[in-house]
Amino acid sequence: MPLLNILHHPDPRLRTKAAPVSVFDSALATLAKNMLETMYAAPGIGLAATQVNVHKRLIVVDVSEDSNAPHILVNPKLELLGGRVAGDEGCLSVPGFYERVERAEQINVQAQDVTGAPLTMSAEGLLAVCIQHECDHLDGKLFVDYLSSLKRNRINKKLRQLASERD
Ligand code: GNR
Ligand code: NI
Repeated sequence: MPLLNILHHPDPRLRTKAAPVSVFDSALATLAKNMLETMYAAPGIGLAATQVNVHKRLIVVDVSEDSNAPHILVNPKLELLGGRVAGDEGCLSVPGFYERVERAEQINVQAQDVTGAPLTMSAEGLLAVCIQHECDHLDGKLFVDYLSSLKRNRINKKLRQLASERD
C-alpha cells in the first residue's frame, strides 16, 4: 500500500475547507486505508484528508498504544461537552513543534463510517483532543492558529526556511 504525501505548513492548501463526502465507494475505502497506513508510518495518532491534499471530510485516528484501535470518521460533526484540557499538541503538517493548546475534555461525535452508515461515539482525553485537532484540519485550521502571534511567527519562519532549503 502506498504512503501518501503529507502537506507542510505554511502550504496554502492546508487552508482549504473540505467538502462533505456524498459517494461511499471503494475509492473512499482505499483512501481511508492508505491514510491509516500513512498515519501509522509517520508515526501519528490522527490524520485528516486535508493533510494529504484530498479536500473531503474524512479523518482517521488511533490513540492506542498498540495501534490496534483505528477509527475512520466520515463527515464528522462535533458536540463539545464539559471540561477543558490543555496539553502539548503536535501536527504532522507542522513537523518538530509542540505547543500547549486548550481543548474540550469531552465530546460527542456524529459521523458516518466508510460505507455511509451513521455512527456516533463519545470521546474524552487524548482521543477527544485528537478528533478536535483533525476536525479543525477539515475547516482549514491548524493548531498554530491558537498560539500567540509571536510563537506562530517563529514557527512560520523556521518552516519556511526549512522548505526553502529543500527546494
Ligand atoms: O500525531 C499527532 N499527535 C498529536 C498530539 C497531540 C495533539 C494532536 C495530535 S494529532 C497529530 C497528527 C496530526 O497532525 N493530525 O492531524
Ligand atoms: Ni495535524
